[in-house]
Amino acid sequence: MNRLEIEKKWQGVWREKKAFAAKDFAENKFYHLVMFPYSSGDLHLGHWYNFTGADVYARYKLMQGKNVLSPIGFDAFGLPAENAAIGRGIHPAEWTQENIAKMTEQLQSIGAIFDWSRVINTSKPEYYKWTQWIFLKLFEKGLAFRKKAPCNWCPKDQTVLANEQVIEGKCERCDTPVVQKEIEQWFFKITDYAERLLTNLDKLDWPEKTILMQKNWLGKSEGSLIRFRIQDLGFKSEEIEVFTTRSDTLFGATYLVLAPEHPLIHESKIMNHKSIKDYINQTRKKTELERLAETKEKTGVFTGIYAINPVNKEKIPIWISDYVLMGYGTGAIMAVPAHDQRDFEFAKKFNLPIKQVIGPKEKIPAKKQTFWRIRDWLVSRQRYWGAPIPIIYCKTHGVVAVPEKDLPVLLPEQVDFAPQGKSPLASNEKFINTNCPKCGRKAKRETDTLDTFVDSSWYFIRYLDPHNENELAEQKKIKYWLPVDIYIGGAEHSVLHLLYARFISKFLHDIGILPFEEPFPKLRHQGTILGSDGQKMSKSRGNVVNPDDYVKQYGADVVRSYLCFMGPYDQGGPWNPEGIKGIDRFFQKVERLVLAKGDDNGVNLDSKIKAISADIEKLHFNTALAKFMELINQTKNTDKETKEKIIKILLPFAPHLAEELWVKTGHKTLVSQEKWPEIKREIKVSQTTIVVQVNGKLRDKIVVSPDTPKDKIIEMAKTEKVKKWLEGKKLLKTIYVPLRLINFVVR
Ligand code: ANZ
Repeated sequence: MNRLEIEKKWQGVWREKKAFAAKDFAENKFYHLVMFPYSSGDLHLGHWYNFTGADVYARYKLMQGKNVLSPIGFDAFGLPAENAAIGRGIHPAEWTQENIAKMTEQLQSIGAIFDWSRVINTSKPEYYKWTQWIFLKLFEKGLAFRKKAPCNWCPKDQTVLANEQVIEGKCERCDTPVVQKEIEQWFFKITDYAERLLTNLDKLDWPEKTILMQKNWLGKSEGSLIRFRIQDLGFKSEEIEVFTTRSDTLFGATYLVLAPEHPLIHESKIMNHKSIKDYINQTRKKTELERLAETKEKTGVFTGIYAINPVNKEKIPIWISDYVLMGYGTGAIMAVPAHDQRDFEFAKKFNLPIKQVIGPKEKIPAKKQTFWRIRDWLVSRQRYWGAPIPIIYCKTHGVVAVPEKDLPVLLPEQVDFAPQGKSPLASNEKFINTNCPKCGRKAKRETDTLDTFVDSSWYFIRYLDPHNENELAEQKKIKYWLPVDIYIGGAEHSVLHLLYARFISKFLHDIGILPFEEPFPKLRHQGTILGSDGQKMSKSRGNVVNPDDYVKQYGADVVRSYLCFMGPYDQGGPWNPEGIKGIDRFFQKVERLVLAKGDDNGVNLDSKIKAISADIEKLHFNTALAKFMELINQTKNTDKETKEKIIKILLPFAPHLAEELWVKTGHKTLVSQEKWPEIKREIKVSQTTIVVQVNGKLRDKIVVSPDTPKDKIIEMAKTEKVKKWLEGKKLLKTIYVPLRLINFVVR
């Protein structure tokens, strides 16, 4: 059989028949979501791995009789499109469109059950209109706000980056060291949701590591605020407040440390000292991560001023050091070198006293306080290829929201892309000049665009109703489909996307759009596929595998199954092309077995089918396939019924081949839409017979599964036979002996 030919054929048939279009409001919904790809222009092996495993599961659910929604779309805004515009002189919209066309073809070659009628593209006005609408709602509630803030600034990309986009002090995209810069920025007040984001984590069926990462990112810290009186008059204020989680170590506090940005320093005459001024200027160049690095040698300056330890009245010096951050706690600490490593290193370096005393907590004059590590989400970007922030600045009315009826604020096509430290949108006069929605006088538009993580924080809602012009999605559809039944995607999104989507969902819940708080109760990550050398794939190592080459050589079914077979889905592993031929040979064996004449009906597949089903349910595709291979190896000659079962088990892994074998064995339907093989013995065990009596006389029997609710069983007991005895009578009582007997007492 020519695999490539059959694959093209079946992909065409599925598309034409709209075989996998999910039906709104049918019974047994199953919202199966995979993280949508960024429109980079190439589907790499990691995508294939993600989508293949996810599709095996989706197809299995479909065959189990679920109404499966498995949508796909494109996260289409973002920097690379704009950099392509600068580097190659192609418009970001055009670059994105070309990439999407190419990726659509690649995605179709997988043979997945994506519902193509629901494709979304976050860079289209019909989508970003609603991203802007969410911004407006947040603004209305005071949760989107502007403030001047020190920001991570990438000098190469000329844009601000969120903390999460700075990896080891460098821009996550271009590896350029990030510097600090103060500018007016838009933020979302995710900190207001910190407590709920934390406590709800306990309800989620998520990988433990991901939950832990979110917990650390939120970073709840419960401690005390302690005030130290300042002895000298060099400071304006008389007290310094510190945040500590170890108030029991107060007796051992031998000095205080202020962050270089601490306002007390800047308001006081100690700023006149050159050494202090120099130290503060040096700090400005450092990122937070550099300041916190444990390996870094401690630096600092003495202020010349002292404070009084409130418990033992000792006079202790006040220092300035960059290991204390202004954005956390109060920006001031009491240093306890005997119990804290950083304080210890600092004390050693500057010869400060180290005192080992721990006292009782109760005696401390302290105020309880909770601090969080998470900061508000910085959402404005001084770049072009994003959703314009729907805000207008008026001389009289200040910051004014664009009225909802004027959405979307369209991204203008003509702009100057060269990075210039402000948004390219500022170069389009027609775009910036507008009128104030309140007074109609001349006003200017905001020129920043939204972080693309805002786009992806709600995309799973849009799939439900991608063409709706009046709302995010119809309420009825939201109530029917959501929350998502399983979400599958990479662990690299553990904090960013997954935290933002949870936050936005909670907000949409609060304004009455979503009837739940958690969008993804069940989450699974696929592992990483490494190069054959066991290393992460990268162009520089030369170990990148292009899935298209293998698809052209062996066909998608083989690549799908090989990816499944490589190792546990949540672990991934190195790509070893040797083994791929084995899968090809295995399929040939299945073909021969199914197409050969056979009559043995003694083959009992039940226990194998049960084990394979259990493995797929747990996303253990490798062991499921291994068991399937065993089964094929043990089977030499089969009758029609067994062949049907074999084709059905083959389907999730090799859907094209399975369809082909299905028609070749005389069927007219699509096997994709057939039911997963039933396990006969299982059904017997899990069904119970209930006796139905009317006035104590046996009138019928019903068979139910033990988990059927009582009401349903009573309803089922009113069979045609039983009804005859109930007609025209008054039902006085229904006696129900759980899973044994029902007696209708009538008169
Ligand atoms: C005295 C002490 C003694 C501390 C000890 C720790 C151990 P978490 O748990 O991460 O919240 N701290 C407070 N504010 C800080 C800031 N702005 N920059 C840097 N460090 C700061 O950490 C709280 C602890 O971190 C606080 O408790 C404080 O040091 C330090 F044996 O106070 B501790």
